[in-house]
Amino acid sequence: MRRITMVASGTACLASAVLGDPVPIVNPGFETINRPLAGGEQSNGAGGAGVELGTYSTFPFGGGVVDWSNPVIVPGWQTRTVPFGSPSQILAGVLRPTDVGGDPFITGIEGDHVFAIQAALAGQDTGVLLRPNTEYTLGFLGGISRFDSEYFFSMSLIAIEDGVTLPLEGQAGVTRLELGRFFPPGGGADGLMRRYEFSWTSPETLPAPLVGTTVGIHLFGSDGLPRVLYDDFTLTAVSLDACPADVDGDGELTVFDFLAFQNLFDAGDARADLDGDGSLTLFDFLAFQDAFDAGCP
Ligand SMILES: [Ca+2]
Ligand SMILES: [Ca+2]
Ligand SMILES: [Ca+2]
Repeated sequence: MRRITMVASGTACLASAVLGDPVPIVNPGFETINRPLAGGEQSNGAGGAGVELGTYSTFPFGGGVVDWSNPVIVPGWQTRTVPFGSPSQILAGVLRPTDVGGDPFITGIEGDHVFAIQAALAGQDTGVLLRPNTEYTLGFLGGISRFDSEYFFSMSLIAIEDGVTLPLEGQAGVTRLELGRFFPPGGGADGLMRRYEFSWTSPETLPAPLVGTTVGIHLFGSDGLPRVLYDDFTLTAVSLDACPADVDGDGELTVFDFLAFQNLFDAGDARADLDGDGSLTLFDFLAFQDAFDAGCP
């Protein structure tokens, strides 16, 4: 996460990288599923107090008994029960809507799988350092199954301190940066996945508790079965710094900016992550040089 990796080849995309790149999300569309859990295994394999992740066959549509005989692991995402919830009521997992009894359960997903969640929390730590003066935009497909009583989505952009194993609100070391709540038109329960997004801009100087944190996503499931559905997450970070090469902030580009940049780089400071990929590499030096050559407005 804070590793400094030197990359020796390739110089593509540096100009746009200074303006901001997608923040990588593991398994953003829930298309990757791993082995079934062994009998009696309670964790989703992602660490911490995980809950089972079911396949479509474990979600009874229109009533029935939950069958955990075929749970899967969804790489990149971690889950747990809500603090006030009962473990026996947790449902979080992957659906294949085309297999749900021929019912017009949900439409408009990307790929085969969609994430369904109820009475549980789910989250992901991108491992990308939070940067100052940067606009983060989180987008997703959200839908509510037909004939349902649920009517909104709720999720957060979060900052995660080093060493936190569960990237979820309510955990020590996890700070909510922005809450996104969305109310689909017409009450929502129409079985149609729609695109939503919201943004948050970090301050020019990060407050102490946020320095060294990484950016993450937190989801809250509904109280229904399996009613709130998510797919295809995207997260972008766009630097609002008009002159990123003026590292010492004196309004001019001098050799002192190079020295200041090198100091930030050596200290593992997120401000040196000029290409915004979450790690400090040779590409950040190249991005600095690019920005330096481009000059200040
Ligand atoms: Ca998908
Ligand atoms: Ca300067
Ligand atoms: Ca970088």
